[in-house]
Amino acid sequence: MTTLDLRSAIAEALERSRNRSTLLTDAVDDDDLVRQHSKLMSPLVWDLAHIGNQEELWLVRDVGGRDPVRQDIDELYDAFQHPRAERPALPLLNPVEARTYVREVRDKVFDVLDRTPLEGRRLVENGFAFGMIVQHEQQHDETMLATHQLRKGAPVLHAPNPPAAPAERLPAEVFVPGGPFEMGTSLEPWALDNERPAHQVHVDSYWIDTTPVSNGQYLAFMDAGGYDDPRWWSERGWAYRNEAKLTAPRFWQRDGDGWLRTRFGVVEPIPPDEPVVHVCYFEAEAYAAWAGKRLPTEPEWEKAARFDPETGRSRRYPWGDEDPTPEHANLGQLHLRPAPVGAYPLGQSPLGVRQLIGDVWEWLDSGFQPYPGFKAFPYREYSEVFFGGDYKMLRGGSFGTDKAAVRGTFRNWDHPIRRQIFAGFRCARDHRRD
Ligand code: AVJ
Ligand code: FE
Repeated sequence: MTTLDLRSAIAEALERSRNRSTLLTDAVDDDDLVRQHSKLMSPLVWDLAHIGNQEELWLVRDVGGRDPVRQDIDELYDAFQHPRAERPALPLLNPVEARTYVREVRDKVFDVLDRTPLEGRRLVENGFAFGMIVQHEQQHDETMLATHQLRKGAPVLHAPNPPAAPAERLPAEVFVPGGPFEMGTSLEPWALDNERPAHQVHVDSYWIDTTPVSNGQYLAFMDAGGYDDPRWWSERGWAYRNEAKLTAPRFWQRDGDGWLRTRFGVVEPIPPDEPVVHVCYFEAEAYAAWAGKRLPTEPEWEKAARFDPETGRSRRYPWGDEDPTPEHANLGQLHLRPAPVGAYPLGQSPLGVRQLIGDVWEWLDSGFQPYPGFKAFPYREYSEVFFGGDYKMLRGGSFGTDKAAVRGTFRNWDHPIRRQIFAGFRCARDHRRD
């Protein structure tokens, strides 16, 4: 890529993320912007100004060496200073001030982008700091989409349905041969610190589901009494099931003998062929045990997503090294729901595993640990402070994730009880010769 191409790719990614933030915050009135829709989430107006503040800190002040735009508000928008539940009580910028602030910061950033050589300092090499800020905004855009899902009231977001699955019979599982593969990356220019460095990992042979678990499959678990049978639940999972009185995925409600769900303000029947979403790790774990399987580990997920058995190489994405297009995966909030299981044949891995990227984040049976040789960059608070905490890994992104914020190596994590995120799962099992 020439510097000119890199600068225009950065400009385009910055515009795409801002268009998304604007759409998500302009869709509701001021009252809905400043209110807290759930204790789990920030007011949308906090996310907006926090996006601007991170951009100011890294791109205006650090990369650009410019004077602060609003140094007085740094503390308000520091996620570590105030837990989400406290944020509505802070003296936040109001909607007009927040919009003005992010615009002012962005104007300066375009000037910084024009004038900064994208080399020399590691922070700007290949446009890294800009890529990091694009990903940060897109991550908050997905968080804001989750806030929209929690919001009560008439629907304000609309999008066309994702493509149907082609009419074909897919094998339920795919065999992945044991042996080493390269996990993580040292080359991907905008990869975040926790994805680095590339390293060899050995994985024993295993089977992995061709597609994420569907609502129909999940309903079979529910109909078999899965929520009431401690045999399928881990000890912690069962305790949480009791404490939270779990009976179905979040946003589902009883309707006679069946179920309905609310999605972005619309009540609808449960689509049996769609990947199940809004389940916590413990529900995923219980389903897998009931099905006689288990959740994949993080190396198993990444090997299924990246390993090319022909060459032994690890790809950037299941389909190859090209950036995602709407033919490969359901990403970028183009559709506000996952596509039916089996969709996106062009996005499948060399071994035939589908929908690893997009649709729903997938819960994995791994905690958040650094790769060997990990170095925090550019700040400890992105990843390092979370290592070893009470988290489970999530991979692959959802329909709410932008293509800039997910790839074969991208690592996400959350507490195992979380259900408001766009997370589902697929199962795996050991390969035993018997
Ligand atoms: C990587 C998605 C867990 O949203 O908490 C946003 C990303 N870090 N601002 C989160 C993040 C700082 C983070 N996750
Ligand atoms: Fe943030």
